[in-house]
Amino acid sequence: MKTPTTTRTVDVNFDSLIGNTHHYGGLAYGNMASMKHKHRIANPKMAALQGLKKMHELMQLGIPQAILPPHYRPNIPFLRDLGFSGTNEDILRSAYTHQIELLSAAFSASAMWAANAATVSPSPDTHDTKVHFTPSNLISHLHRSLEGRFTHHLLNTIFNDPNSFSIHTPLLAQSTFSDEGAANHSRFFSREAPVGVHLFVYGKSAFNETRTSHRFPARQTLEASMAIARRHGLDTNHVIFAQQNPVAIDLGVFHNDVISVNNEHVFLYHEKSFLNTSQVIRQLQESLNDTLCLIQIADSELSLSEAVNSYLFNSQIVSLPNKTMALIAPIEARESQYAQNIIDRILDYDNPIQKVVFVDCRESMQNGGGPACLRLRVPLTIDEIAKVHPGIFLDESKYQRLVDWVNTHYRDRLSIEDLIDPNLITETETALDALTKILQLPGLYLFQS
Ligand code: SUG
Repeated sequence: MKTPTTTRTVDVNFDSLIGNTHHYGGLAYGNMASMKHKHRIANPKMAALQGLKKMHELMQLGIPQAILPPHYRPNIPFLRDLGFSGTNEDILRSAYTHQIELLSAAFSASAMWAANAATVSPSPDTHDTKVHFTPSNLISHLHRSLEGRFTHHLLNTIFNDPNSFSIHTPLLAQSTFSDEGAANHSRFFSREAPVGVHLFVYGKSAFNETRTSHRFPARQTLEASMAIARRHGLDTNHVIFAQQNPVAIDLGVFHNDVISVNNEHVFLYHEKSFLNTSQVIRQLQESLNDTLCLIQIADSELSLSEAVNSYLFNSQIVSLPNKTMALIAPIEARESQYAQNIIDRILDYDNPIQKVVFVDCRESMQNGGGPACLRLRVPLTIDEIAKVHPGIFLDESKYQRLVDWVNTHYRDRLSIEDLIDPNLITETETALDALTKILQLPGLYLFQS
């Protein structure tokens, strides 16, 4: 059993480095941006540089920033398992001809959206005072269901101290337990109430009859959220389960982080986020002894559709060293007059958010992933930070090395037809081999053994 010297945590943002096979597969039904950009030409180099620039901006604000390396793609064993055979080139060609969706899934760089990688419970909130991680099974979409196994391996490699970290396996890959990770989970706390209050947001339930979406699928189940709260040993008095508004899902709100965002005791949310928003707010208020700072956005100020277009709620809210907070917003929010008006109001109004930083992650946004999707928040104590694999923390020199690495190894144009080019496999392996040297993670990938 570890003996913590302090239970105060700081949020370390783990952003995924965007993989070199980033493309627009149109694979995520119910995600408007993914559907709209299907088979457009992508720019993986720009995508990765945009992601790195966002990490750099946060680092410059004084926020600890870490990197999750990309998953190896294409996933050839997945294609072989589906009956494609021969050389790698044969397999890619044959998948292209027979079912292009399978080829695209095998190449998807969707692990870039780290908010879906896992659900994290920090040590002050868990029964054994360890940090608990459940990698998401992401079974609602084929391409995403291929992520969980490597995420599990990655988390075990990075958080490799069983006295401090407990890495669970993903939940059973069955529709009852459909789990999309931290994108549907928010942890609230305040100085007056330092133990976290956990809001788990689900879209449907396997066992309870609930109102559900009609047009687009709900992704997270209540049963998955409940299992995670149990596994992580959270105090049931500090856990709230709330249902997403099915109307919002049908308008493209596929994860809760598309319609609300919190940091500490500050909650920015749309009035139509939940099936019963006022009840959720009341429960949160009670659990946090009325210390919540609520920023409710009315439908008349920003409709659900405009919330999806602007991705305002997919901003990150971060705590700055001077004890104020900053909103890290996508540039698309600046391009929407409605969202911009709200940001102006937030900055004027009495709350801890005193600064806005706009970030350009357009390549990811066109697949439905804004600033908050690109990061996994991991609250850690100083002692726990010292136990994390040191090679993954970003500093100025690592940033420069990673920018050079992307410029050396990534293409600036990738179409769906380009996926049959076997050179892409060699490029991936050369790039990932070099990356594991930069991040000091030798042998991370199977192809290296
Ligand atoms: O699961 N898009 C992702 C976007 C995930 C955003 N994450 C959060 N909201 N936290 C998804 O819908 C599109 C892939 C493609 O079409 O090529 C995609 O998977």
